[in-house]
Amino acid sequence: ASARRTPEGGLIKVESDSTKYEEEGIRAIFTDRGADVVQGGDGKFSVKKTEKNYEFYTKSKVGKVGLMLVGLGGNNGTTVLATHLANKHQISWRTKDGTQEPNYIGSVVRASTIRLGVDPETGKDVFVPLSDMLPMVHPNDFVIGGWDISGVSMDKAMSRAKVLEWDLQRQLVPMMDSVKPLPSIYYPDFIAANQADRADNLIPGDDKQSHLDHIRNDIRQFKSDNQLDSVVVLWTANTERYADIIPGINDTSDNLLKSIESSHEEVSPSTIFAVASILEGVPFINGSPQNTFVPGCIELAEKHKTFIGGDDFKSGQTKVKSVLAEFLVNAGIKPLSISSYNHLGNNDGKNLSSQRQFRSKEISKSSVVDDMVAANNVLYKSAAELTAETGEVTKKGEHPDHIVVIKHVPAVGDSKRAIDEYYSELLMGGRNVMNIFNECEDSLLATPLIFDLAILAELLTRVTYKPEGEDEHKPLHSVLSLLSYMLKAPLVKPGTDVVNSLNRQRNALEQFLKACLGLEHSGDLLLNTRIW
Ligand code: NAI
Ligand code: DG6
Repeated sequence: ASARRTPEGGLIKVESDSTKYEEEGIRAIFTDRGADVVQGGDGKFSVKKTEKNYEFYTKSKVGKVGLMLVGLGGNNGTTVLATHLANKHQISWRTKDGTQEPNYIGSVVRASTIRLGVDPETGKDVFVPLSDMLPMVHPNDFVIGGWDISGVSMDKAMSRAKVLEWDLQRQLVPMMDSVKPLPSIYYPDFIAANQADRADNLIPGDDKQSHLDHIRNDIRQFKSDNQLDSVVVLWTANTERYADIIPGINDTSDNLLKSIESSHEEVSPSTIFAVASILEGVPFINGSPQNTFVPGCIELAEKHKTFIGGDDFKSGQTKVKSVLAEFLVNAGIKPLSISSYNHLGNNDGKNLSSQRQFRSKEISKSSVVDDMVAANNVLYKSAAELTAETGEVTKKGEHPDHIVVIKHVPAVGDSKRAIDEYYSELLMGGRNVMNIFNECEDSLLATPLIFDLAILAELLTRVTYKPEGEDEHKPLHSVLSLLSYMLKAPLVKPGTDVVNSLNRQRNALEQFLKACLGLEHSGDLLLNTRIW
């Protein structure tokens, strides 16, 4: 988890004819194996094995990477900058428990491992840090900047956030007091009215086209001032209300661009940032729950072959929920209701105490068990079954009751409390109640996710693929669903299904990194342990 560096030239070397280490990148052949399943009229499933070969190419040169945060002066933004500086300069600090060293705990990239295979001599599994799978930027090497509607300097903003220990803050002040967020866009209707007193660092005027041009220029300027090879832009600003999807306004890329030109009221600040990033050819990640990626914005990213990812960091309660709900449903136990309560005292909680912003969060927190429930038609009746049973046309299948409550309690600050009750049906009509109480600094969970999202998004810009039989390499699809592990309501390629299962999301990431090295996924069959 510390600032350990990969040895020169990478830690892993795949010895295979189908994996080539070239001067500028890694070229690997990967066979994607699957199954096509068709259910016939007699109800029987016909399964055909499928195989398709792909060539993946990963450019090795990471270069100098910029990370621009929208909401730099918030709890997450200040914690990201402070964590980066503390690690980079190896600043330790005193606490009542002793001396604390900086680290990247909570980062999947920097603090988790992947099972690479088995040592043939000992038969033991061999694990490597995820960060060593492919060339990735080290978070110490990011150049960090960004925007905030609050013009407070970063040392004061860190103190306002009340996340980090005083002895660490004290040492970071000289590195942060000269950093001030860039002025940003403020459309009061999109965030809670209680945020108005923060808004003192604004790009002048209310012309949305000139705001878009201004942000585009900021990205270019940041890149050239810091001599960067690439930039990732990430929204960690306040949760906005949902934007209405209006035909002719934000439904297509052309309409969205026209609506920006005419300063239409339904274009949100986050969509302006997304469009600016797309037009500048840099990845944009949305760490908040609102529908920044209106259909026209997704289409624009597809047209420009640039990358977008979202929505809403998945830091605590939702992560646990996706694991627990899957465990219950896969164990053949039937959750009947999931009731989730949160209270927190930071500025995020204050903004979410307003109904329209809460609604955005409620939506992103509520979808997380849908696919697990839909996957088990033994426990939960489908819409068709319910319709047949009741005679009334039902569009939705059976689903556990699911409620989400969020309350602002200033006294607890950034230390969020999340309480969840899982009420389930057991054998022979029995009932089971499980309660979880989770308490921790919200921003210390979100900050490592921000690093992960930026590191992986940058990596994915360097990967191209070529299906067998085609001549040209292409970039991945614009919607980076491989980032789903870190996001509550994952945005996926239009027309494809969302996977909420945390285990499946991690497997997808792990398998993808292996595929780029031409490696098959080493599953859990462990055949050698099952046979003579
Ligand atoms: P925060 O309220 O401390 O920080 C947000 C910052 O954004 C503030 O400094 C505010 O002045 C700024 N801001 C608002 N509108 C802006 C705009 N148009 N342009 C630039 N800056 C703007 O909130 P925090 O705790 O840092 O969270 C940030 C976002 O991440 C929130 O939307 C929150 O819901 C989301 N999130 C946070 C998680 C966590 O664990 N901390 C987890 C999941 C999501
Ligand atoms: C209250 O729920 C505040 C929110 O911003 C959450 O802290 C955040 O969305 C994290 O949610 P979760 O469900 O991943 O813990």
